[in-house]
Amino acid sequence: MPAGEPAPRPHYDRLPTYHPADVDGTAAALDEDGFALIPEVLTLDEVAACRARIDALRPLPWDFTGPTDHYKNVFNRDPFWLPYLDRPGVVDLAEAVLGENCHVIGQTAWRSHPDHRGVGLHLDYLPMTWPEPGVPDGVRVPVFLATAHVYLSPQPAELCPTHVIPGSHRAGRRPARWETHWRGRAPQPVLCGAGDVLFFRSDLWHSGSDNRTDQTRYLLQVHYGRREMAQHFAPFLAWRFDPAVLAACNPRQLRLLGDHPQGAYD
Ligand SMILES: O=C(O)CCC(=O)C(=O)O
Repeated sequence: MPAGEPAPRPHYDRLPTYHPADVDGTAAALDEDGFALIPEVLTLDEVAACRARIDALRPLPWDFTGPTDHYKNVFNRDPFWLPYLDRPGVVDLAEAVLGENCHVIGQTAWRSHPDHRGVGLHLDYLPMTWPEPGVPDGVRVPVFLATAHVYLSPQPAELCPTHVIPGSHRAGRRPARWETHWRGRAPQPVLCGAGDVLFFRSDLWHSGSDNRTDQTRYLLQVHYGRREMAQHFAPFLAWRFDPAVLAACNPRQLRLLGDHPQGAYD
């Protein structure tokens, strides 16, 4: 490369996408790839409104701020956030793979500033460990927990996109500290638009990445779990639902927050 010329931009394949109404398609992608990318779930007006609301948040003792601001369970601070718990296409997929009585275990708003450094390759929760070479052909491990990343910024390669290794939920183990690939596959950036949603299972190998721009990346995470998986509502023993938030919920949102019909153990 002649001196002074910028390095060529690396080429990344785009990930397949699915229409929000195609729940069979997104559920099949979750089985096969461990994730589904769903474009245009939010309008750009909704994206702008969410970003403004995140800018107005003030940290509670269990939040953290710095290069990355991380505000937990924002649904309990303002009914504004409730419609992002039961977004059509996303909640339908959650119910399809986690059961009709699934619930929300967390909802976190992020701002990743220009000095943000992404978390390395990891998985969030491994429901079952398998010996090498991983989950045997023909065996289907159910999804226990899953996360929806609602991107509130466009995601070019430079603005700290999430990376995923397609199929790595079948590794049946966590990545070792030194591992950067699985079965020869490198983590692939999730390049997409603001308003798009990445829905992924908890055992998928994924990572954050560094912010290499002078902009802030905005993200809303909604974590869903089977009814039997614990909700992670800080400050835990001192948790109280805001009555104004509960009063504003529709029946599906109430169930997602834990208002279940009576079952075993209740
Ligand atoms: O910044 C990101 O997109 C990655 C977030 C992540 O890996 C996680 O919350 O587990």
